[in-house]
Amino acid sequence: MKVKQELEKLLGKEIAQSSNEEVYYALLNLTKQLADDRRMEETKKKIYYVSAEFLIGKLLSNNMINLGIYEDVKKVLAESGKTLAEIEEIEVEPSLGNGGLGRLAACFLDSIATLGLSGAGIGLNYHLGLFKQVFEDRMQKEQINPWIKDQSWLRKTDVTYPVTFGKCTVQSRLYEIDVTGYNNRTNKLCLFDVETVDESIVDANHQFDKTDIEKNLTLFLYPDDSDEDGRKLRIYQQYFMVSNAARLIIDECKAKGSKLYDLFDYAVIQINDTHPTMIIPELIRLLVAEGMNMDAAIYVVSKTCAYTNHTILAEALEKWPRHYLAEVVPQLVPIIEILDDKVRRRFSDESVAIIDRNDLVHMAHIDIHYGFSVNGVAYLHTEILKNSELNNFYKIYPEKFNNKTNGITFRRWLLYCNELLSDTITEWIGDGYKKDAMELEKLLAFVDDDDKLEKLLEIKHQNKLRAKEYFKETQGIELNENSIFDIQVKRLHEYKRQQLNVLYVIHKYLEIKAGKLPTTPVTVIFGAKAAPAYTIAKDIIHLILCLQELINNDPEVSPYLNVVMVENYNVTLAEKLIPACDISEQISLASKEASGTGNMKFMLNGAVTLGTEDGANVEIHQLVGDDNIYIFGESSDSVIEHYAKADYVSRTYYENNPVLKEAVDFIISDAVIALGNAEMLHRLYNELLNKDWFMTFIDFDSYVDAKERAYKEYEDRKAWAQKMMVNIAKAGFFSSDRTIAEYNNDIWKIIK
Ligand code: GPK
Repeated sequence: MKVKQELEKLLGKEIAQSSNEEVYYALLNLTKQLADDRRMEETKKKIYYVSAEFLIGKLLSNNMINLGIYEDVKKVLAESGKTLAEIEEIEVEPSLGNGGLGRLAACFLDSIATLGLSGAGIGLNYHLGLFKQVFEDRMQKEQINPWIKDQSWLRKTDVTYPVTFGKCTVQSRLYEIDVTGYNNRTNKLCLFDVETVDESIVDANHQFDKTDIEKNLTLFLYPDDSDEDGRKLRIYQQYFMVSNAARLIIDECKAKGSKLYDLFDYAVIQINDTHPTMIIPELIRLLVAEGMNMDAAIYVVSKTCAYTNHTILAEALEKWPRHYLAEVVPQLVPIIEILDDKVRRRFSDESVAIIDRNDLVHMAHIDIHYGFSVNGVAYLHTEILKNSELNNFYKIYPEKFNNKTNGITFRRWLLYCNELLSDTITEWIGDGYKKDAMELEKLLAFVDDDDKLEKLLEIKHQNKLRAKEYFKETQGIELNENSIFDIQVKRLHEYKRQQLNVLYVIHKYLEIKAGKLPTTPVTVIFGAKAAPAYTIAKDIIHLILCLQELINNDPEVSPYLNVVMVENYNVTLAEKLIPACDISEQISLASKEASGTGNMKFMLNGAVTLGTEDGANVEIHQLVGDDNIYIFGESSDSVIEHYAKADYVSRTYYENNPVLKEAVDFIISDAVIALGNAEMLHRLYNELLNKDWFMTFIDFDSYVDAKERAYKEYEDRKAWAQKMMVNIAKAGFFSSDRTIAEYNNDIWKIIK
């Protein structure tokens, strides 16, 4: 294809004469056409990945890579005096996801298409999605984030269904976004919406009438659930998502010849976390409405649905009061009662019931009893599910439980975000690794090759410069490219322990003030959104922003230590930060991070992990060996034991450890209070001293030791580059192509 001609045909003029915006839309349309050309026939069986979130990121470059025109386009643009980077600035990142679960869904769609599997994602088309984070007075403020433009990747379809709730019926509309596989087929992401949705009901304080379902249904991802109307709105959204999904699936299967008794030969539904759980009773309801008897419908649905668990945090496992469901989706309640009744007849164990004694409906329990597969997302996580969290279920259904260690798409997280590195790897080992990521192991041959090690360091430096320029331009942030980039980017949550990293920063600051100067300067970088109602998480952000102000403006300290919190961390920023990273902070309290996927992205881009034996860190550790990772902290077994015995008392650590005490006390020192909000800082201080539910203090000493060791070893540049090389070489296992191949072999069984 002659990219230049095609583009200029769409533009109606020369590229050089066109604005960046015109070029962007021309590329958007060209890419859409090419994606459409790669549509392939559906196979008999198809995978439907149903998820409340799809954190897909900008799509232009990703699609151009997958369609094989990326290099040509770059060249053609350069000839016309333009760069792809400036064209990409026009694209708005879709606001359809929140964190790791949503990004995983996006990586999975890429790999499903890349492996040539017939599949679709199904979710909602949130108009405002997740909020945009801004910092004001060193605090997080949320702004609405409208992202849908007149022309976008969304394609309106003719598909529409009436969806009935207790109090009203709404008419849905299906929108689609093409999902391109790398040199392979094009699948779809199906996003349902309502035409009555009305962004203008949101006032200046982001308040809106939570009961006006016709107008608010697809406005926000995870609307505030701190009151009853908010929680019900979440149920409205979930039911709207799954009712549409169920109907689309049934229609597609019928069109392919299914008699519905054989639905499982035509469809497999992967339920991503508990948000889509109601698809089980909804499908049963629809099959019964088609004339199937209840037992047959339950049998068919149970052979069609599979469930993925993403957390052991109890508060994240949804439980809805039965009367909420009775109000929002009365048609499902009798079915859920039958499902519960059947469980209660078979098992006397109250803990596996669906509707508990307090009339709470346990969504995960529906998935486990009435799905054929239950998977965790990393080896350790699945073991914890089997042996403790879901042990009562594991005893009943050992055959349902399986592990699928998460993965990431290397198209976005290496080929696109780190071209310097991927081009260099291609030079060294050929481009076979682009299709078979395990070929990265060929890099192990170069761990003693001085020139190649030197080259890795040079690439890292270039990526730091690129990040420096980007954050200077977009956020006015100054990054020192000659410092260690020590990065923790992920959602803000106490279990992820950004507060532990902060305590280290304070400790380092105090050391520098006392005259103990580090050899290599360090920049500790944070990026994180806190859920709007999560008070302590917002207090932690506030503390980081206060420290940033204090430290970066202190001429005694700033040559050695800088703290930076980037605003509105999202996929686009991740693509800039990850390639520039030296130290990847993965410091969750062991047992609490189901997997993590940032850890994989950092490793692939040559960062060394500083982490606990948690989630997929365990597998990273095993792959790279002790010398190429910094592991610290309590084991998950020991943490689980502390919880069981309820014997962790944070104040004891504080009182017995003067270094820790000094750092903790600094949170409410005059220096910090002068810059911040005394109430917030005191609240955080008190929380740590009196509760510290995620045991920050227990790992403080070992964290400081591990971090000091990492900083020290960074100084031996060659030894460090060797660690980088090993990390990149061993990252192949974490390709989502591998994960999806496993899902397909063990759960979906789709034949190409
Ligand atoms: C887990 F339960 C949840 C959730 O509601 N949102 C979310 O992003 C994450 N997750 C886990 O916290 C990560 O450990 C994991 O890698 C990711 O899901 C994907 O499995």
